[in-house]
Amino acid sequence: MSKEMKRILVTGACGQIGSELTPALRARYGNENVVASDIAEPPPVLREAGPFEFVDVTQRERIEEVVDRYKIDTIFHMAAILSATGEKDPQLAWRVNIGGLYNVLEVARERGLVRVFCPSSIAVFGPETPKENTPQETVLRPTTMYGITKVTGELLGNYYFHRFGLDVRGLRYPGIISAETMPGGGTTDYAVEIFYEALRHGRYTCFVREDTVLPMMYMPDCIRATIMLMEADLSRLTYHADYNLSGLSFSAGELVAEIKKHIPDFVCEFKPDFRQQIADSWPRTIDDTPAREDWGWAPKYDLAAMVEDMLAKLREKGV
Ligand code: AKB
Repeated sequence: MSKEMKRILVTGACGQIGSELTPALRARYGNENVVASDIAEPPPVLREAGPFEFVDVTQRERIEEVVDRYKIDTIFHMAAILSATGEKDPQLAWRVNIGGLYNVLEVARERGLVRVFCPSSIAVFGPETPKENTPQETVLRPTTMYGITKVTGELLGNYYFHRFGLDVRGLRYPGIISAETMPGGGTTDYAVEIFYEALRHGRYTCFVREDTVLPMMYMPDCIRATIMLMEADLSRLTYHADYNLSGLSFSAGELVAEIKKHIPDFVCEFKPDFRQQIADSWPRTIDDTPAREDWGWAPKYDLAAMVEDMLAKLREKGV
């Protein structure tokens, strides 16, 4: 049996995933039991619904203070530098992604925390990895600093589990598409930006080629997968910090065609920049058999359902 999670800290709570994961955890575990933290000023909804603390994950004492003050037993460590920003500033990516993770793992180890969630990414794969149905066990030789930090993070997480008995879990997230908070500095950001630009201006200049296919996932599936893995019984897990996770895969051109079904005059141009090379180093489709078999994972959104829901949510927000 897994130990129960009762008092949760979310790092990077103002980020794309954190800003939707935090309310979902608060709805499940109680507002006062989920402490949101970030270096950024939080939106009112995050600060008003429950506790918020400024935490820079590169400052270990600050993590210790907050963990002790709130008697935290579980950390969802969502603070990270993504792939495109990581290529512009590899040193920053290492400091935040590895320094921050090491601090979180050490604080958790020292205090005997119940569980830690550390997101990984499809960025752990590289040009030599099979691109279709990328298996769980395969070549991990990424060519980006972000990918290198994610492989290191998986290895560290698994090491802390086997060496210290710390229950570290993680998912190799595909590109996440969501209507609440914009992603910042990722290669898959075009799949979010395109919706805002289609609604605001009817035009978008996409920074990857039309035929670029990448694994993606709609936010409701991402939140569900994260909570499912963290609530799964430990005895069922055959992996720990490194589960493959699949939602849907489509080309940038297919996404444009689907958006055009709702906004017929939408025009998209394709002008690949430095992010094309990153995209080309990643898989097109992912085999997530262990996640399905071990803890019952199955995504709910396909391309049509995701596009319809994204446009409805953004229109509701007045975009
Ligand atoms: C990125 O594009 O950097 C992220 C990711 C796939 O991890 N969205």
